[in-house]
Amino acid sequence: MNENLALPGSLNLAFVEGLYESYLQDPSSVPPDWQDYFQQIRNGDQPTLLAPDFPRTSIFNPAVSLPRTGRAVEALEAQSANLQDRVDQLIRAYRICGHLIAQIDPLGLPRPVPPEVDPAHYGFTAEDMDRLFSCQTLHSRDFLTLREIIQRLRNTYCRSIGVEYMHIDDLKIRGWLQERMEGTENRVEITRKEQLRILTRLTDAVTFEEFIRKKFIGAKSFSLEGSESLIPLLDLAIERAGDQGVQEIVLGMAHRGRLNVLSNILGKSPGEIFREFAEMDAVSYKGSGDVKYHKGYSNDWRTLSKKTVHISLCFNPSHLEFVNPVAVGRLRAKQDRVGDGDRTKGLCILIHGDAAFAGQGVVQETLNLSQLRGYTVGGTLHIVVNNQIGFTTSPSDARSSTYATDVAKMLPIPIFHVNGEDPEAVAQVVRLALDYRATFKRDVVIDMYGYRRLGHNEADEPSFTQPILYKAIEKRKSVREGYLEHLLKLGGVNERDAKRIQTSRAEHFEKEFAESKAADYVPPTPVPRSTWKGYFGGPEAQAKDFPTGYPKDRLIQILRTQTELPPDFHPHPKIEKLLEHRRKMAAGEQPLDWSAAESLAFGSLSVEGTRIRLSGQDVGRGTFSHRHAILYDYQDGHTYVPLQHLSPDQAPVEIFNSPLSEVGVLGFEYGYSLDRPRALVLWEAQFGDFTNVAQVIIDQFLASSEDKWGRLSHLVLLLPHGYEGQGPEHSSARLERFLAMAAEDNIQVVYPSTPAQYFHILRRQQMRNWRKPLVLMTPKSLLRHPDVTSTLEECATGMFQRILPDELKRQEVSRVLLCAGKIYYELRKRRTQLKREDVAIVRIEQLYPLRKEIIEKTLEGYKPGTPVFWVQEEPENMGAWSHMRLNFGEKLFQKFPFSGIYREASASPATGSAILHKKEQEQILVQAFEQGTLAGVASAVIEGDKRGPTA
Ligand SMILES: Cc1ncc(C[n+]2csc(CCOP(=O)(O)OP(=O)(O)O)c2C)c(N)n1
Repeated sequence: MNENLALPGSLNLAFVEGLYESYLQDPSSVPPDWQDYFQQIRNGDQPTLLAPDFPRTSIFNPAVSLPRTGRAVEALEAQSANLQDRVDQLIRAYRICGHLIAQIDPLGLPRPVPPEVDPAHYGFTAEDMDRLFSCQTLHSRDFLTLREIIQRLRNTYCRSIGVEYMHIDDLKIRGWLQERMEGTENRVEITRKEQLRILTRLTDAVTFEEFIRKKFIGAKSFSLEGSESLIPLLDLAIERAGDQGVQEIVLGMAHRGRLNVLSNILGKSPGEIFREFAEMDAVSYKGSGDVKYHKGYSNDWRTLSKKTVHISLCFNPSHLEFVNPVAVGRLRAKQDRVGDGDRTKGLCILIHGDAAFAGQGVVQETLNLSQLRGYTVGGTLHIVVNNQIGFTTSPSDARSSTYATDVAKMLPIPIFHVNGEDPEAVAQVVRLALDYRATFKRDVVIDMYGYRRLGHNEADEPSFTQPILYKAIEKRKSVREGYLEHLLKLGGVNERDAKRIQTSRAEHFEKEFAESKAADYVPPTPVPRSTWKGYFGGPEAQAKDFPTGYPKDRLIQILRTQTELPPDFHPHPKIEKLLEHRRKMAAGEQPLDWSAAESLAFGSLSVEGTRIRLSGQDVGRGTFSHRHAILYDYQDGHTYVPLQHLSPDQAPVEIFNSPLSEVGVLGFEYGYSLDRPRALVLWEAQFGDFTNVAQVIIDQFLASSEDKWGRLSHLVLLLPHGYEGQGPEHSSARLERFLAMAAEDNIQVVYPSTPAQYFHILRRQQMRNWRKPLVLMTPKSLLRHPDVTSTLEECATGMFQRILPDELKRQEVSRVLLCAGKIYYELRKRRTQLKREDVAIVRIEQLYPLRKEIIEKTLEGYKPGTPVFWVQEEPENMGAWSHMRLNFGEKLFQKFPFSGIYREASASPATGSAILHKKEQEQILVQAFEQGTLAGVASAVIEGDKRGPTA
C-alpha cells in the first residue's frame, strides 16, 4: 500500500473518496460535517495529499482530523469496511474461480458460471460500480472503482488464460504468480519480430499437416490440426529454457502431432518422414521395428540467443502416458551425468492428451515423483494438448473432474488453461510457466485448449459420434488464419510477409518430398551420443564371460569400512549385531550371507567407478530387514550410508526408498538406465508379484525396446520369489512371464542360489559391455538360511556360473534333478536325509539366455536314459517348466527322458493355507526322489486339494 495514503484509525480512504465523489455530484448527499470538510478542501483551506501519479483527486490529509459525528461516522466506517471486505472477497473469488469463465475454449462450449464472480453475489449494485476501493491486494497502487477492479480481474483471469493456483499453500508462490499476472493483466508484450516468428511456426505446423494429408491420402498421421499452437508453444518454451541455461531437454509425447513435432521441433528431415510414410526403407527395419509415430529422435536446437539445447524425443509405445516416468528418469540420469545437482541444466517436457492425462494412473505416479529427493528433476513442463475428445469419447464420459488436469492439483503448482487460438496468450503462459519452474523448481502445467479437426486418425469419421461438435469444427478457420487476421488488423504484418512465409514452407516440403523419392536418397542418421560408445546389444554370444572376482583384501576392506561408523553415530542395538557379523565375515570367522555379498558387489563396483542406484519400496532397510544399507541413528534419527564412505574417489552409491508405486518408479529407473550405461541401476520390488503393477514398463519397454527402437537398457530387477507358505500374493515374481517374453536374447533371467553367485552376476552385469536388462529372482527365507552362504574366496575369484553342477559320481546316478533357486536347498536336505547318493541335483542359475551347450556338457557322463526332471515349486502353468519343456522337449539332448515335477496347474500362484503349502511342498520332494516317476506330479496332487482363500 502507498504509505502516503495510509489512513489514521480505522477510517477507510476509499470510503472517504467515495464520499467525496458523492459530494462533488451532490453536496447535500453527504452528512453536514463532511460537507464542511470537503468545502474546506475545495477552498484550499485543507491541504490535500496527492500521490504524484494518482489519477483521481485524492483528498485525504491524514494530518488533519476528520469530521466525526459519533455514531453516524462509526456506522459509515463500518459500512465502508464492509464494502471493502466484499470487494476483497470478489477479488479472491476471481483468483479462485475466474478460470471457470475464462475464454479458454475455442469452441466456446457452454460452461456454468459460478455465482461468486458476479458482483451482485456480494450485494453490489450498479450504483457501486463507480465507487472507489482500495486495491492493495490487486498489485495496483491505485484506488480503483469497482468497475475498474472487475475489469482488471476479468482481463487477468477470464480472457484467453484461466489459471488455477489458489490451491498452492505457499503464500510466496501465490504472491509471485499474482504479481506476474495481475501486474500485466496476464498479457505479454510481443514485438513484431516475435509475432512473425509465431506466425511462421504456425505456418510450419499447418503446412506440414496439409502436405502429409495431400501426399499420403488416408495414411495415419494423428494430425495436430485444431491444436497447431503446440508448435509455437514448444518453440517459445525451448527458446525460453535455453535463455534460462537449460542445455538438455527430454521430450515425452504420444501420437498426436508427433510427426509434426519431429519435423518442426526436432528437425527430423521431412524427407525421412515421407520415406517412412511410403515405407521405402522397410527392409532396413531392425528387429520388428515400430510404426513411424512411435519413434524417438534427438537433435540440437540453436536458440536466437545462440545457445545450444540438445533435445531428445523419447520413443514411445502406444500405451499412453507410460513414457512419462521414463522421460523423467532419462533427464535425471542426464543431470546426474553432468553433476547438475541444482537441476537447472535440464528440462523435461511431457506432452499429454486430455483424455489420457485424466485417465491414466501413471500420470499421478509421475507427478508424485516430482519433488522426491531420489527422483526430482527440478520440475517438468506438462503440456496437455486438449482437443476435448479422446478417440470417440467426450469429456463427460472421460472424467469426473472439471478439467482434464485436475489430478495435477495434488501438487502445489499452477495450472494454466489457455485458448490455443490465441497464440499470444499461449506465449504469455509459456513465459510464466517456465519462469515459475526456473524459480521454484517444480512441475507446471499448460492445458492448451483446441479441438481435433479430423477423426482420431485420418481414416476415422468423427461425426458418427460427435455430429454437432464436428459441424461446429468444420466451420472454424485454422489458428494460423485467425492469427494472421489479427496481425493484419494490427498492421504489424502484411499479406506479403505472410504469403512469403507460407510459400517458403510449402516449397521446402515439396523439395524434401521430391528428394526423398530419389533412389539414392540416404536418410541422415543422427550420430549416437558418446555416452553409449563401446556398449552393445544383440546376441549374448557376442558378450564374453570373464572373471568378475575382486581382490580378497579389498573385499575385506569394504566389509570392515562398512562397520566403522562415525563416533557420533548411535546405531540401533540390533544393528550392532549386524556390524559384529560383518566384522567376523571380514576376519574370515563367518561366511558371507546374501546381504553382505550384495554390499560387496555394490561397494567394489563403486570403488571401481560405477555409480550404484538402487530404488524401490523400503530398499534402504530391505523388506526382509536384511539390507540395512541406510542406518538410522538411534538417538536422533539421522542417517548414515556406510557404502557411501568406502573411499574418497568412489562413485556415488544412491539408495532411495521409493514411493509406493511400481509402474512409475520402474519406468523412471528404466529411463535412468537408458542414459547411464555406466551406472548399475537396480529396482527392487517389495515382493516379486508386485511387478505386475509395472507390467506395461516390462512389456512395452524393458523386454522389447531393443527390438522396436534399438534402445538398450541394463536395468536390474530384484524380485523376491519363493514358495514359503505366505499365500498367493507373496510367493511368486511370475518367473514364467519373464521367460515367456524372452526371445532374441532380449533379457537375462537369473535365479541365483548363493551369495557369491549374486555377487558375480551383479558385477558381470556392469563389467560386460553387453547391455541387457537383468531379471533376478531373489530370496526371502534364504536370506537367513544357514546353508546359503559363500566364502570371501568365492567372491574374490571366478565368475558367475550359469549352471552349478553336482559333484556326485555320474556313473552312479539314477536320476538327475534340474532346478533353480530355493528348492535346491530343500532337495539337497532331503537327499541327505534319504542318503540318496544316486540322485544328482543340478542348478540352472541362468534361465535365459539358456546356453544349451553348457547344460549338455554338464550332463555328459550321466548314463544315457537316466531320467531328468525339472523340479520347481511353482504350479505346472507357472515357473520355468514350460520354458524348459519348450527348449528341451520330452527328451533332453536325445538322451535323457525329460519330465517335470511341480504343483498342479493353478489359477493363483499359491495356496493361502500354510498347512496345505507344506503338504504340497512335501509332495514335490516325495516325487523328486521317487524312482521311475516320469509323468509329473499329477499323482502327487493332494486329494481334494482345496486352495485357501486368496483375498
Ligand atoms: C493405455 C492406452 N489405452 C488405450 C489406448 C487407445 N487409444 C489411443 S489414442 C486414444 C484416445 C486418446 O485421447 P487423448 O488422450 O485425449 O489424446 P488425443 O488422441 O485426443 O490427442 C485411445 C483411447 C492407448 N493408446 N493407450
